[in-house]
Amino acid sequence: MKKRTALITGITGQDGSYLAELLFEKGYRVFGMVRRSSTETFERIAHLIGHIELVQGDLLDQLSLINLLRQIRPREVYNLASQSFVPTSFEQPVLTGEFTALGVTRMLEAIKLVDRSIRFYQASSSEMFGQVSESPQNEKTPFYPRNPYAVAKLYGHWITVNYRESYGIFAVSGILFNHESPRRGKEFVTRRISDGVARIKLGLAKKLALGNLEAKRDWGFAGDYTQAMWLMLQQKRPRDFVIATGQTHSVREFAALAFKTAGLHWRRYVVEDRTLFRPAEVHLLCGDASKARRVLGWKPKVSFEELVKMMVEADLERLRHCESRRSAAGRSNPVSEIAFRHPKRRTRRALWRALRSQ
Ligand code: NAP
Ligand code: F7E
Repeated sequence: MKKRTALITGITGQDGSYLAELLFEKGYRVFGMVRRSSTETFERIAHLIGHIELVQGDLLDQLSLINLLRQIRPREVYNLASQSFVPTSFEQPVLTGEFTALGVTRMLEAIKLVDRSIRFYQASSSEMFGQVSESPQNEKTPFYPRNPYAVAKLYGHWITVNYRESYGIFAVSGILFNHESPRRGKEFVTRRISDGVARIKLGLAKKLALGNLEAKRDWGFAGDYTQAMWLMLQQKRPRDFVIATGQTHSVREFAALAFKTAGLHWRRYVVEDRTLFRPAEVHLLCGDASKARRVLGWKPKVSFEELVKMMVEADLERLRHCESRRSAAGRSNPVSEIAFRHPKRRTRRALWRALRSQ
């Protein structure tokens, strides 16, 4: 039997790596679209190299998308690529709109042109609910985006609905609430906390600076959420779904539990940094995924407590490993000795002296 073929945009990101694993395990031929870069960003998918195929393309470039679809002929396209960090969207709103909003139209246009039977998944976001008018939020809750990222995602959501209704394309929008993992980017608050806790525990840092501790989010595990993406494309008819745990916690609660996991008390280490506050905040998100539960048979497997523990333990393990490699290198290398044992004396002159004496 011919293998099912899928194309994932954003394969180098957190979700892309989990989804690629899932599809590979299901026997798919998996193509991952990567954009040209002078350095490789394949850290999250290093273990999959050889099992998946990487192809070059960019959501900013219409022709590259058309050519990719012609070349690969996928049955399913998962559009996960975007500029996904909210603070950056305030600083680069135009670029965010290009990737995160218009990029979706470019991919849908490519599908319309090349093969309308391709099934399309759009990575929409709970950020679209923004200033919420009801809680919990479901598929019928009105949207009120509060930042350029969310505004761009809302465009992506509606253009997906529009191509479904206008051209009969099997295009669905997954409205996913925050989902995290040890592979989460370090700029997002959960990973910032787990990494900060691990650094403090190992004596590599003294404090952890955070922004708004009162913001509340519905946090789940990324591995559970990519399962829902796949399920959405296996349905008889295309429909949009909210994916969430239904539980909400504040940043303060996440931090308190993360420090506790490492045997520390958060109050001794967390400091407030006003520069990390946003021009407009999304104060509360809590999802109602009962439609997904009913129609897809989906429910989250990893609890909030398990997620926090998983992330802190992974960062502890990673940093311990880095430290032991550093000290092993330091023993045989006088330059590293100076750099790591005497960080204040890490001057050029000291390093050159060490090199010359070798
Ligand atoms: P992520 O870790 O930030 O990954 C984003 C991916 O997009 C990276 O692979 C990045 O590639 C790629 N990308 C960015 N611009 C691109 C372009 N112009 N052309 C091609 N690729 C480009 O995001 P994530 O957490 O995995 O999230 C996946 C998707 O779900 C995103 O669209 C995000 O907005 C959305 N979402 C995420 C969450 C969440 O809680 N994680 C919730 C709801 C929705 P490089 O490696 O080259 O930078
Ligand atoms: O912030 C507060 C911050 O950056 C969560 C993206 O995946 O999920 C993510 O967007 C909350 C906010 O995620 C810090 O003000 C406090 O209220 O982890 P975050 P996000 O903005 O919710 C949605 C669903 C997406 O779609 C996005 O792509 O935490 N917060 N202190 C902080 N946030 C950060 N980043 N850093 C802090 O120090």
